[in-house]
Amino acid sequence: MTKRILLALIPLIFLLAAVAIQFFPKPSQKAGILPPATVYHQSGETASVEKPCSNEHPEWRQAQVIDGVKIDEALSCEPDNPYDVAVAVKGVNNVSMATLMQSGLSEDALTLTDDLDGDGDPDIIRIKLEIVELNGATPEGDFLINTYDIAPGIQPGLWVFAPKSRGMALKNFNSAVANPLLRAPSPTIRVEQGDKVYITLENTHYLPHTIHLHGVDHPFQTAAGEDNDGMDDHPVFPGKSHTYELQPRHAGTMFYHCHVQTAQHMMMGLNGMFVIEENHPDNWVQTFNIGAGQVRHPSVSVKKSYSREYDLYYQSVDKKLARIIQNANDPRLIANRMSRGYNMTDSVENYFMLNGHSLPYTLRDAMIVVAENEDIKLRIANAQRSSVAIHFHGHKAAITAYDGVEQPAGSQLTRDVFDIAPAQRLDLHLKTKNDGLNSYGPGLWMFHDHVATGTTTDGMEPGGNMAILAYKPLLDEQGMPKMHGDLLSQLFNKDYYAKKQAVWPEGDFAQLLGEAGLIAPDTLRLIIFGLAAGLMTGLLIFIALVYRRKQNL
Ligand SMILES: [Cu+2]
Repeated sequence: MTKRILLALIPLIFLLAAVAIQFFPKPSQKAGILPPATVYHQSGETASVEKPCSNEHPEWRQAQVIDGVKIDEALSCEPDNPYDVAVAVKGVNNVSMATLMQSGLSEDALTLTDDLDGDGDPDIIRIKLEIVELNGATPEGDFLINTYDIAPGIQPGLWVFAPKSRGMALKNFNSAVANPLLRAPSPTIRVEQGDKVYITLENTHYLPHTIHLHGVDHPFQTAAGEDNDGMDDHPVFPGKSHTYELQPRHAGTMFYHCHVQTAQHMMMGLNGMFVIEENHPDNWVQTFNIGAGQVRHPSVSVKKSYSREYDLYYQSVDKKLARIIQNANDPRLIANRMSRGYNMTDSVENYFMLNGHSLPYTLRDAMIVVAENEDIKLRIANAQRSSVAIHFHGHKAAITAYDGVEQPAGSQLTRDVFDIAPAQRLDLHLKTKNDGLNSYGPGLWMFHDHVATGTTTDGMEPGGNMAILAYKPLLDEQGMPKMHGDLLSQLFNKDYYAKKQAVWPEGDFAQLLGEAGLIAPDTLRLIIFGLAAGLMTGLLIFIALVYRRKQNL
C-alpha cells in the first residue's frame, strides 16, 4: 500500500473519531413525555423521620403555680421549662432552692430587689447575659458542638445572648445537643417602666461584643462615666464584663443587639426583643422569655386587655457567613474571615427563622394558638437583613404600636399584610371574632412572610418562617396541629431539606408529577457509535499492520 493512501486514511480516522464522540452513549437517557414513574424510597433509613412532637416534658405544658408564680398553660408541643419561667418572674433571690435547682439558670442570672415606688413589685433589676456559640467547630475533633437544629438536619453556626446558666452547655453527657436555655433567638427581655435595670454582659465568647439598647430609653453614659450605648468603640473583650444601666421612662416593644461589626454579628444572631411594660401595682413581669413565643406570665396591662400574648421574632442567616465558625476554631482566622474575607454586599439569606426555628419546627413552639372570640397581643420584631411582609391567612389584625410607640385608637390600621423593615417592631391586636373581617372562622391558618424567600429553607419550599395560627380544638393532645399526616412525615425528615425527596413523593401525583425516571438508551445512537468507533479502531489496526510489514520488508 502506498504512503499516499495511508495519509488519506488519517482524516477519515479523525472524522470517525468525531462521529463517535458525538454519539458517545450514556448508560441511560432523560425521559421524554409519559415516562415510567419511580417513587422515591427512603432506602430503609427510617431514622431520618422524626416524631413531629418529641413530647419530652408533657408536664411542662400544664398551667401551674410555682413559688406563687402563676404560669399559663403552654399551648404547643415544646413548652419552656416552667421553673425557668418562675425564676424569670421572681428572680433567683425570691424563689426556693428547689425551684432554682429545677431551672437551668445560674444563682446570679437575675436578681430582683427594692420596691422603690412601694407598689408591690421589685424595681431594681440585675440581669446577667452570656454569649453562646451554637453549631460551632471544636478543637476536640471533626464535629460541631452545642448543636441546635433550626429544622431537621439544618445546623447553621449561630451566636446568641443567653441568660447566665449553670451546669453543662449540653443536654446530657451522651449528647452534642445544646441544653434548652441555649437556643435562638436570644431571649426576649421584659422589664417594667421606671425599673432601675443593670444588664451585665459577661463575655464568654472569643470575640469582642457589646449590647446596644435599640429604642430603649437609656443614658449615653453610666453613672461612672463609662460606655452605655454599646457602640463598637467600646467592645467588651473576651473574658471581660460590662454593666449597662438604664431606667426606661417609655413603655413599648424595643430591641437590643451587639454593635461590634454590626452587620455580621447581627446576622450571626446577637439580637433580641426588649419589652418595657407599663408600670402597674403588683406587676411582676417575666424578665426572660426563652426563645420568644408565648408569654406564660403576661404583665398586668397585657392581662387587662388580652387573653394571651406572643413574642414573634424573625431572623435570617447567610449560610456562607454561618459556615465561617464551623470551618475554623482559631479566633484569629474567624475574625479575619468574617470581617475581611466575607463581603456583606454579596450576602444571601438562606435560612429564615421565626422564634429560632424554620418549618416544620415552627409547629413545635412558634404557633399562635387561639380560641374563638379572644383578643391576642402579638409583638413582632424583624431582625432579618431584609424586610418582611407578614401575612395571616383568615385574619386581619390592627397595628396598635410602631417601634414601641402606641398609636391613638383612631389611627390603628387593620391589615392582613404587615411590612416591617429591618430592626422595626409592630404591636398587633388580633381578634378571633368570626365576623368575616377579624377572622373567617376556626382553622389551622398559615401565617408567614410574603416575601418569596421567607417561606424557604435554602431554597426548599415549604420551609422558612412558615407557622400556623391554630384554633385550640384543632390541636392534638400534644399540642401539634391535626394536619395531613403525610405532609408532616415529609417535612419532619432530614431528607426533605437535603433535597433528596421527590417533589410529590406519594399517591396519584407521584405517577403524574413524581420523578421522571430513566429509560433505555437510544438504539440508533448506539449503532452509529458502534460503527464509527469500530471502523476507526479497525483502520488504526490495519495501518499499524501495514506499517509493521513495511518495516519487516
Ligand atoms: Cu458582637
